[in-house]
Amino acid sequence: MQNFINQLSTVLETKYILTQDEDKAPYLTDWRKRFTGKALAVLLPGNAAEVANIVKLCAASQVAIVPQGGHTGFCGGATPDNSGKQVILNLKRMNQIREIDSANQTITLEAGCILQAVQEKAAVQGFLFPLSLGAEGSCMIGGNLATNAGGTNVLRYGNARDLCLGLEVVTAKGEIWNGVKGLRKDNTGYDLRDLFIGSEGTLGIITAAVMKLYPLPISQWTTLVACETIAFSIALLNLFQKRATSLLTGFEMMTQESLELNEKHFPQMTNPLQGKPPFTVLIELSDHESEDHVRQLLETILEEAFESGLIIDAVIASNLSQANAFWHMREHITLAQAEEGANLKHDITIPLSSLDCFIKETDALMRTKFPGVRIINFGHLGDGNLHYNIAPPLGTDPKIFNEINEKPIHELVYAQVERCNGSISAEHGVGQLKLDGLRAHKGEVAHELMKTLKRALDPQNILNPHKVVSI
Ligand code: FAD
Ligand code: 2HG
Ligand code: ZN
Repeated sequence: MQNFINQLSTVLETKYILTQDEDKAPYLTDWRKRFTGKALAVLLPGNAAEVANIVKLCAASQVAIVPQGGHTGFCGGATPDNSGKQVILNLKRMNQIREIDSANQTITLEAGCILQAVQEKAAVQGFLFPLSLGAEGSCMIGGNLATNAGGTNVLRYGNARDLCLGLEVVTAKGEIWNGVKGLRKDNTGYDLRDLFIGSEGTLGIITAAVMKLYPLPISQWTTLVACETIAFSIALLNLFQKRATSLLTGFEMMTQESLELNEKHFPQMTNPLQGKPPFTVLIELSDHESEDHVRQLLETILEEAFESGLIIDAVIASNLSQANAFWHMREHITLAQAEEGANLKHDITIPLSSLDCFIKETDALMRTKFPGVRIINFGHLGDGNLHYNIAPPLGTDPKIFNEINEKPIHELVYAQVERCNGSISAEHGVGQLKLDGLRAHKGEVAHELMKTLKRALDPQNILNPHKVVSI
């Protein structure tokens, strides 16, 4: 393999070829510390031509490549296997914003741009870049597109796929596909862009993208409301959709058990709502008109919700810092779970019409079959997307509990998801974590079609093998 490393140094400066253990270590374990692998080398290319040359060399030597952005993904997609024969290709040096086109309302940027930096750059020019998620300080646009990330603005602006107009991709042969076009219509045959989005580095390496921008809203109002049942929370969503239509930009749900865990680890994060409501809903309205318009609309809808018994309490954030505190409370649940120790994640979508039934039935089954487990259920209710996470019973060793129960717990949840015609991955992807789950739940025809695509685009199986589908 020394020969291969020597060849790499003909296409990439040696300082960007990391082979020492201490240099590679930061790239080998995912954010959750759920997966750790080994790598022959970590490569840090600076442009698409370098990526293409690396891929050509890897193809000639049959070396598998694991593309990597911020390594914040939840499914182990960016972590290499344990063979020590794969290379990690981290895109972080490719972090240039190439252009903001105000007339076209687009931003063209490289894959290694940090999401938060893109939001900030867009805001300076008076634009909103709406993709927003808890990992935005470290995840990268290439990773967001490769996982088709969701987050908290999907119900108004869509997920990463909906925000993308064009891509530049290095193929498994080491060719550069230039699809860097900011077009809102393009029906020239198969949609290659959509094929690469959500493919988690298994079909090509995304090196640049053209993304949509929107006008920055000038007023935003955030409120927390208390609901006694999930059915009332869904009816409340429908009421907001009807009355506020496109002004509704956030609708998140947190159960009492999720918020208790938050308070345990972050005592400053107390729920301002009275009592301990079973369901706390965070709602955000955004507008391009005056503050008064959206504030009045919010108050009118909340009054209607009180009168019809959908909500039992509400607190409207009186300033930006209180609104941020509401959002922090929501986003800290993931961090509280990480503090608490290993847990089992289920990132699922259910049609809203079946969600009430799903939660009631699955909660009951879970508590009967796995007594004492803590159901940390929260998520993007506006999208029907639950993070139906399971923490081991208090006082049990999470490692031992998960080893014994991981498979049956996943199977219980996924069987319920299938019964409700939902999906076992709403926004986090598949990676290596859900490889078996996808095989079991995607459906045979769909799974075979995915394998056919993988074989066609990566016949040597060198791009992130054994992630998403195994061929
Ligand atoms: P990585 O983790 O580095 O990679 C993810 C996958 O994409 C891997 O398979 C990798 O091989 C592939 N990949 C990376 N870059 C490229 C590229 N340039 N070309 C081809 N393939 C590539 N996700 C959500 O959807 N919604 C949320 O609300 C959300 N909240 C989160 C909150 C926290 C605190 C954390 C830690 C994570 C959260 N995530 C969320 C998950 C994660 O942040 C997203 O999946 C994100 O899109 C991953 O980006 P990344 O740059 O870290 O990708
Ligand atoms: C969120 O919505 C993220 O906060 C993380 O997708 C979900 O921790 C999780 O399971
Ligand atoms: Zn989420």
